[in-house]
Amino acid sequence: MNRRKFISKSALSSLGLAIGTSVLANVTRDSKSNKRQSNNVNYPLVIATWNVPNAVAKARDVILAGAPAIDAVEQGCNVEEEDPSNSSVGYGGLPDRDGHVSLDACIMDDKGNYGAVVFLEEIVNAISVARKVMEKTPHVLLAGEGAKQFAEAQGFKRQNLLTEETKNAWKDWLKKSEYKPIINIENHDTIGMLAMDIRGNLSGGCTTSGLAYKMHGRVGDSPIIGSGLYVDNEIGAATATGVGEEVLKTVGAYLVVELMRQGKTPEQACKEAIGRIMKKQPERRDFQVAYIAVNKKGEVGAFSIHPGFSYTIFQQGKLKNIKPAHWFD
Ligand code: SD4
Repeated sequence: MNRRKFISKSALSSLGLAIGTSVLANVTRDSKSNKRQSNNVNYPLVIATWNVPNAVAKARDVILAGAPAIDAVEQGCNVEEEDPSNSSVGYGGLPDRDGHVSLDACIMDDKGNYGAVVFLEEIVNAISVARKVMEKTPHVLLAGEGAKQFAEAQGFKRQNLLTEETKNAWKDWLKKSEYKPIINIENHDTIGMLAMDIRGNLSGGCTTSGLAYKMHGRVGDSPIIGSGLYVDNEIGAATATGVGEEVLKTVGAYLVVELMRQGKTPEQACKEAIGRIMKKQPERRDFQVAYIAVNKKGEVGAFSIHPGFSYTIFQQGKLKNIKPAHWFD
């Protein structure tokens, strides 16, 4: 071996050693519980749109047990999907203007794999179907009837997603039949969740029944890669909530991650992505969009158009709800 080859080989092996050591140093076992834990102060972490302590607590428990971030995200999102009191997600989600509940969801892991369902009816756990699309099919996105057939073939049970409350709310809405996204009112509660596990790996998920009283067949940003959600395990992850049409037009979540790649903090990146929406229509004040983001160091940030948005976070052993800065006062 000549000298140059030897030097580069030994440099590579010490680099490998350094990476291996840093991963090992980051994950040790708690002496009391013997559970694996991270030694980094910023992670493990879970962050989700809106005030969803139960969902984040579930994801926290999964992640603290040493499971990968993708499991935490899926099981955390399942909590809101199954909760009939959340009228923007899963069972008990508000229907479209014809009275049908249709769900959109996607999931993305640390290896850049992605799976999604759009316009899925009669299945509660849309995010879990999205995960099956990712893991069990050669595709990334299934829609409508095909998505439902696939879900049933995977063992998911069909059920009516409309509750008495949402049926009555829809009947009330029919009296005026006025479609108008209302800022921060019941039609915004989509759960977008990002998690970093004890190994520092990132995953994300987003699940929603979409905008209340939408047109039948309408699909929003939440299940679309790069709009409602994007994860790049080298850089960070971002997810969105609010009027999906505005997020789709600016490819919001991908934009936030790319801005972090350019050196912006998560909050600066979210603010700039909101700015891209607002600069094209500075006079419009009648809709809400919010982004949350995390970078590879486990730093988090968020930004919304209007006040009223909050996110829930588990980090450094604490679960909190935080109101980020916004474009308008
Ligand atoms: C959508 N972005 O379908 C979703 C709605 C939402 O809280 O975020 N609701 O456009």
